[in-house]
Amino acid sequence: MRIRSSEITPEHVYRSRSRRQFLKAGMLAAGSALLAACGPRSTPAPTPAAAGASPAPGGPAAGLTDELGDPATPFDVVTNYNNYYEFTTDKAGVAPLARDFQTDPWTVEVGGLVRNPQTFGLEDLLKAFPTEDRLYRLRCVEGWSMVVPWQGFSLADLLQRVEPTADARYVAFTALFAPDRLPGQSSPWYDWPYSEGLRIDEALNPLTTLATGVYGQPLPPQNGAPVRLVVPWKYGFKSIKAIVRIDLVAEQPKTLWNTAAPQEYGFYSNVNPAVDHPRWSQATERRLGDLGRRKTLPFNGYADQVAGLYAGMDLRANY
Ligand SMILES: Nc1nc2c(c(=O)[nH]1)N[C@H]1C(S)=C(S)[C@@H](COP(=O)(O)O)O[C@H]1N2
Ligand SMILES: [Mo]
Repeated sequence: MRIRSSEITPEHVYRSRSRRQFLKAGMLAAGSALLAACGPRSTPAPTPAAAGASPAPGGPAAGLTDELGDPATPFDVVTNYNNYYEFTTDKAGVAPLARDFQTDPWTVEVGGLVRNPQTFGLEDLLKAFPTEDRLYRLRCVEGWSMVVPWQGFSLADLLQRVEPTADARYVAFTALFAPDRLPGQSSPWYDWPYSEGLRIDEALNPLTTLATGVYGQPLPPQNGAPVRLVVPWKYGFKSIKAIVRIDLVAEQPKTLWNTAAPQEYGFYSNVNPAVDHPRWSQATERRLGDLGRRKTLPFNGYADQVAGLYAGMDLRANY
């Protein structure tokens, strides 16, 4: 069996395994991709949600299309094909492993270079920041993508509330560290907990979202419950799940992927079809559910809203 380059996936695999195991993993990945996209439904049907947002389980997402005319990826795919290394590197295996993950109670501490540090319980977040429907493309660095109907609010609203000081230049995000509940955190390959970062102007862009729901219901554990970041113009790994800390900082923060493989995953990680990953092209992507590949758009199709953030920067050097 020949492995199509479209199915070459987990970033971690080549680092730790022999070539034979790599090929085997590739075939497994190919199998689970098919299963997620076309296979029988393996989870209970979602509860009815707000009108319009409720999907026909397993079917097309009731007429929901993004501003490019692309249909929303079906609920079953969004919630059964996941990257979440705290559980497993097997995308189809995350949902079953995460099913009983407890996310209540949950707090998010927001601090660092701010005048008004605050700890929010999840209920506080939901009360303070009304959520809205946000249908965004998510483009994974591995070369697949989907269109996800999130519910969330702009991170900028939260940051304004804590009053960043003038020397706050970056925002650092930290996910939950709980090896007893997150089996993947026994992997020595990664610098746990999962961490990410943005420049403060990126963090303040209205597209940058804290999501608490998907398809009109609370985020399921596999999608990053109870609160995760969504940065639609950057590769998916920037969209950190299960956030427990947000810190305003002066220096560019370290991030899990940049620490693991700096030559492959830069701090910026803007979707850029002109800059290939060292091990594969980024020119095209496979939209989950499609057979062929499509061209990847600069900034994942959000250039008109974010390209200005990078005026004068060399986007090859700042990958
Ligand atoms: N905490 C945490 N956040 C994470 C990841 C992860 O492994 N752990 N994977 C990232 C990657 S690589 C992608 S593509 C997206 C996938 O989000 P989804 O499963 O909701 O589609 O989550 C990102 N956020
Ligand atoms: Mo990803």
